[in-house]
Parts: sequence; structure tokens; C-alpha cells
Amino acid sequence: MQMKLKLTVVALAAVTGLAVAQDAVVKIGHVGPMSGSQAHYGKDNENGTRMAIDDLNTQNVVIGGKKIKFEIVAEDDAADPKQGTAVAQKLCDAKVSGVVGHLNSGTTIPASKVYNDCGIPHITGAATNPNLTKPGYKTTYRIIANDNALGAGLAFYAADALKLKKVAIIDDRTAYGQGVAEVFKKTALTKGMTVVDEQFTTDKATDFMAILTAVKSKNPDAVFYGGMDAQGGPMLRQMEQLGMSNVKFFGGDGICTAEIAKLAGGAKTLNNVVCAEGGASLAKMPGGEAWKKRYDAKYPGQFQIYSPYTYDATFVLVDAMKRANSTDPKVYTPELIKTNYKGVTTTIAFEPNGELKNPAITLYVYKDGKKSALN
Ligand code: ABU
Repeated sequence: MQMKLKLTVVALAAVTGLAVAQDAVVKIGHVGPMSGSQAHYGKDNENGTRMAIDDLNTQNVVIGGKKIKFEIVAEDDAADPKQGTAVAQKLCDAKVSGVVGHLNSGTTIPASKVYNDCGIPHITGAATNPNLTKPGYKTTYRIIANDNALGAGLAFYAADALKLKKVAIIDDRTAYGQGVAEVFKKTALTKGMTVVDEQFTTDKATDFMAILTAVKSKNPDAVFYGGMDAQGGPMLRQMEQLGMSNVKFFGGDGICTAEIAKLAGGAKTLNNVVCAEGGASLAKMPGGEAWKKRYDAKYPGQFQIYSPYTYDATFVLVDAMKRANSTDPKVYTPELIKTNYKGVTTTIAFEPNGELKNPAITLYVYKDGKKSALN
């Protein structure tokens, strides 16, 4: 009886010329730090990809004649470059169709070679070091502005809008922290600012009293910190303890989170923060406010910064699969460069090297413990 029914459906499809849609599972990888002091960013990023996959699974996506069920393969690289490449190889071996990630420039840059070697495309919505796209891999894409825009934008604001003259620079020696600090420094110098001190820390440190004491002795108008909020928050607390309450505190997207307000532990120096993000504010994104409402309902209290981008990155991968009518990375990857996708964050199209075309940047300050956009 069952066999008869199957034959009837196939015969009907042959007569009408319609393909018989069959279910197929397509795996999409996500990687970020899910453990350690950066796990809150990783969770937010992964939430963005999970939300996209849940939305896609309500859309009855048919590719190559098959109804597709998307599944996430979520991995933790702990923000560590070695774990980043190991996990990238794991995703290659698992034959995922594409990857959203990684989060840190220090993991994304080495992982990009692994993805290129196995022919799987990846899109980062968070890693901002410009070196990521320099090798010109056809498998590497970024959907936010890079540190050339962030570092320079912050230096212009410090010099032109705030008329600051003397800056001390601290970075965490990661690919991101060092890179964004170098761009800030270069631009600040061309704007006539003086770099009065340079100090270094790590992305594991929590005690900055010695370097801040050295910085204080140089009497800067501002500190630029290249690094993440796990260090930026305690640094703000320790600046307050050292009486550096009138010193502005600049940083890139790594410190521009909801979490830094908590990590600063009530220090008034949070009011001195000026940070930059590589995209429009939620209010100015085409779908930002409505998307954020849905995100908050699904993942209460977990929003940090990059989840709208990881959401869009997931859809961009699937948009390319649809246009290629294939989920095979070898077949659909050439479609990625032709992307013109209206996302939550912006309309996404790529430069030949995989960088986002026409990226926005937004500067933020913190008022009453909340991030507030300046532009
Ligand atoms: N963009 C700041 C955080 C991620 C990174 O580039 O390392």
C-alpha cells in the first residue's frame, strides 16, 4: 500500500514536472569564545546564529529540490588562536556548509586559512583586524567595519570634537587590541596629538595598577585601550581608585558592550568612555529595533553587541545557497561575492576582498550606565 502511494507521488511529479521535495539537513557552524572571560560575547554571537536558524526553519527553504532543515554546530574556541584552528578543522571534518565566526581577530585570522584549505566559507560579524582579508581568500567575509575605520574614527573624534592633546595608549597584545591601538596612534599623531605613554597588558590580566600608575605620571587627557571589556571594566575601576577621574577612556568595539557597565562596578569613570562600533546603531539599522525586541524576548539579558551581525551572517550564507540552488560549499561559495542582501544591520554587499561595502561606524558614550549613540 505504502509502495503504491510512493509510486503514485513519483508518477504525479513526473507528469506535472514538479520535483519531489525531500527533507535534508544542512549544518552551519558557529564559533566564538563560549568559555573564559569573553564567554558573554560568544553567547551573544551564538544566539544571533541560533535565532537566524530558527527563523530560517520556519520559512520552508527549498534548495536543490529539497526542503532544508538547518542545524547549528556550535563550537568554543575560548578566544585562543590554537583552539581556533583546531575547531575550524573540526568543522571542516564535520562537513558543515558554512561557518559564522570567529569572534576574535586572533582566532579568525589563523582559522581563515583552515577554511580556505577545506573550501568552506566563513563570515565574521565581530573580528575587525584588517589583516583578515589581506590573503584574499574566496572563503573569508566580514560584515562590519574594520579597525582602520574604528581606530581612525576615534582619533578624529578625540582631536577634532574633544580637542584632546595628550593620549596614553594601552593594548592587550592580541591581534585586535594591538591592531586597533596602532591605527588610533597613527591617526592621532597625524592630527597633532602627542602619545605620552604606551603600555601593554594581556587579555587575561585583571590588575592594571602598575601600568595605570605609570600612565598617570604622564598626565594624559585620555587613555586609549585596545582590548576587550573583561580588562576595560576593571581598568576603569582602577583608574577611579587612582584618581584618574578626569581622563577620557577611548576604545574600539571590544569595550563597547553592555557588560562593561557591570564590569566597571559602578565606577564613575564609565562616564568617560568613548567607544566605536563597526556598524549603525540599532535605532538606525533597517530592522534593528524590531529585531532587538525579538532577541530580548528569546534571550533575556544576553544582548552584548554582535548578535545582529551573526544573525545576518547566517542569512547571507543561506541567501548564497539559494541563489546557487546548492548547499555544497564548492558550488555556492562563488555566489557570496555577488551578495546584495537586505539584512537587519544594513544592505550587505562585499568588496572583492570580502570586506563589507560602505560600512558605517557609530561612536558611543555611557550615560547612567547605558550605552548611548553619539551619531
Ligand atoms: N572587534 C573586537 C573584538 C573582536 C576582535 O576583533 O578580536
